[in-house]
Formats: sequence, structure tokens, C-alpha cells
Amino acid sequence: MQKRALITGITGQDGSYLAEFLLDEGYEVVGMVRRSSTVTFERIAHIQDRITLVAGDLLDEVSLIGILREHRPAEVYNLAAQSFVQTSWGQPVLTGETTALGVTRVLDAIRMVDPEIRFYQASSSEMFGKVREVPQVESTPFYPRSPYGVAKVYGHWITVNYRESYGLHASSGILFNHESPRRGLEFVTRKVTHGVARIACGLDEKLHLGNLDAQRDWGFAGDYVRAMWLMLQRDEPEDYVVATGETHSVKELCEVAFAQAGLDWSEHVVIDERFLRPAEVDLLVGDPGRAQKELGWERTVDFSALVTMMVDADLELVRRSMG
Ligand code: NAP
Ligand code: F7E
Repeated sequence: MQKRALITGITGQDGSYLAEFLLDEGYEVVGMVRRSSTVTFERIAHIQDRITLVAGDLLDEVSLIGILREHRPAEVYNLAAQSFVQTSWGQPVLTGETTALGVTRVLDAIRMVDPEIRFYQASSSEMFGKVREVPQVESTPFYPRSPYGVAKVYGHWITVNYRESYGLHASSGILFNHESPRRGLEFVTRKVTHGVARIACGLDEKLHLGNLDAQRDWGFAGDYVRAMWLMLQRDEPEDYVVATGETHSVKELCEVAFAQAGLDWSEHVVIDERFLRPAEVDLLVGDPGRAQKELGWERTVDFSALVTMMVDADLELVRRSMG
């Protein structure tokens, strides 16, 4: 029988890759979208005729219960969130309502409608924040450094709690930064690759950035959605770190991205205080050992291939927009 999966956050970067992946696996895909005055389906336009979109919001539990009752998915992937760290200082309550309490609303809806549903929670390396050990593993203590990170810690523990309290098949993927040509323009990788493309095409001269010393473990989003699915295929629910095991600074990101377009980053990058954060996460690097051993998961794209892929895609995008 064809399996049905519900994805919250299907219009986001990960939602679009996961929907493609599940369609290829033969799933019927239901995607939850929130009401908006403009259409936000850019990332899923190419598969829109193969998926079912339903209206709902993480802020509204009644909508979640209604969707589960009507569509009866076997698996729920909770990818929806206010996901931009910088915004979480300006909108801490909204971030908490969506990224933290939103998880409880989905879990509670599952508990009430069908506790057999398998559940994936999009946890984050931002939970490690001011890191207590290097590299970070599943048992590394959390020390979040932003309202976003704090909200994700809540989402993580409520997932563990519903698993232990009600026996739900609920797993949490502690995913480190993952990027792609579909990444939102405000995140640093895409900001840099899109900025490089605009400079290479003569549309801009400078790129304004914040802390160039921050280090991240950057992987490819297309690889990471496979890990989400693998977690829900296990007999027992469990939490997994998904990462590359390598870390690179924002400065290195700039070097590689500008060089890909034949440019010298130091001639174009300007440090701008507006992009510094009240509290920074200086260094993240994950150990994906458990995911490799138990899920058989491996990444296929390394850092330089990822940056090259993103610069090339943005060069094409900017050139096309210029006609
Ligand atoms: P994204 O591109 O920002 O997508 C977020 C999605 O959430 C969008 O579809 C958005 O809808 C939806 N959303 C926001 N508020 C909502 C609400 N109140 N109700 C329903 N939907 C709502 O994020 P992403 O990069 O794909 O990340 C997916 C998930 O993984 C997020 O939970 C994120 O926090 C987490 N995560 C991401 C990374 C990463 O490096 N990408 C790493 C670890 C964890 P609209 O299109 O309408 O805005
Ligand atoms: O910042 C530094 C910034 O916004 C990365 C989200 O998907 O991954 C993401 O969170 C680093 C930070 O991602 C600029 O200070 C310097 O140290 O791309 P980012 P993030 O904060 O790591 C985690 C795992 C998630 O879960 C989140 O949802 O880059 N940085 N200059 C800058 N960052 C931005 N955005 N803009 C700059 O100009």
C-alpha cells in the first residue's frame, strides 16, 4: 500500500528536498502551508501537481488535528519553524510559539488522532551553542545562545518526553547547518553566493557581512533529508546527529565562493555591525558516527563542491534575471 507522509514547512528549503525524496520513494506527499497574501510555493512549483497542499499553522492546534484526521499520514515530518537565528532576538515570543510550542501542538495532535504515526522533529546544532565538547555528539550537553536555540532545545526535549510518556515513535534529528541553491537569501552561505553572483555580474560592488570568524559544519540539504527518512524507518525511535565532521569559517566560505567567480573576497567584503549577534555560536562541528553506523547514512557533497554548486546556481539565476 502507498505510504502517506505529512510535511510541515514544505515550502522551505528542506521541505522541498524531502518532498522530492519521498515522491521518489513512492510516497503520497501531503504538505502543510500557512495562509499568506502572496504565494510562497517557489521551491515546490516543479512538483506541485504531484503533492497535496493543505492549509494549517503551527500556531493553531485545531488546524493540525483537522489535517491528521482528514489525511491520516503514516509519517509526520515537522520541519516548520521560525528558523532564522538573527530574527529570534527581534521576535523571541513568536519564535517560542512556533519553534518550541509548535512542536507540542503537533505531538499532541498525533497523540489524540493516531499515536501510531511516526514523527520526525527538526532539531538543530544551535542547541549546542557555546559548545561543551568538540566534536558534538548526541550526548553533548546543550547550551543554546539565541532565543531560536532555546526554542529548539524545548522542541527536542518535548519530542523525547512524548516518546517516553506515550510511547510515540518520535525521533529527533540534530542537524548541523545544511545549505543548497534553495537556501533562504538571509543565511550566510546563500547571502555570500548570491552576493558573489551580483558582484560578478556588475550589479553590486560590496558585500556586507558580520562575524567572519564563526565556524560551521556545512553540508548539502539534499543529503540531510535522506537521514530524516532513514530515522523513521528504524524499528526503534532514536535521536541522531547529522553532520559532515568538518568545520569551516565564514572567511573560508568567502574565499572559496569569490574564487569560484574569479574574484578576490578581500576587495569586496565589508564588515558591518548590523550583522553581528548579541551572543554568537563560535564553533560547531558534529560527529555523525551514530547516523553512519545505525542508519547507514553518508554525505555525498563536500564543502567545496557545495559552495561551487551554490555559486554556479546563483550566477545562472542572476544572469537570467538580467535577460
Ligand atoms: P526554512 O527554509 O526557513 O523553512 C521554514 C518553513 O517553516 C517554511 O515552509 C515556512 O513557511 C514554515 N513555517 C514558518 N512558520 C510557520 C508556522 N507558524 N506554521 C506553519 N509553517 C510555518 O527552514 P529550513 O532550512 O528548510 O529548515 C527546516 C527545519 O529544520 C526548521 O525547523 C529549521 O529550524 C530546522 N533546521 C534547519 C537547519 C538548516 O541548516 N537548514 C539545521 C538544523 C535545523 P513559509 O514559506 O510560509 O514561510
Ligand atoms: O549564520 C555568521 C553568523 O545565519 C552562520 C539556521 O538554518 O543553521 C542556521 O543557523 C554564521 C553565524 O546560520 C553574517 O554570525 C557572518 O555565526 O547562516 P547563518 P546559523 O545561525 O548557523 C542552524 C543549524 C539552524 O538550525 C538555523 O535554523 O555566519 N555570519 N556574517 C552571518 N550570518 C548571516 N546570516 N548574515 C551575515 O551577514
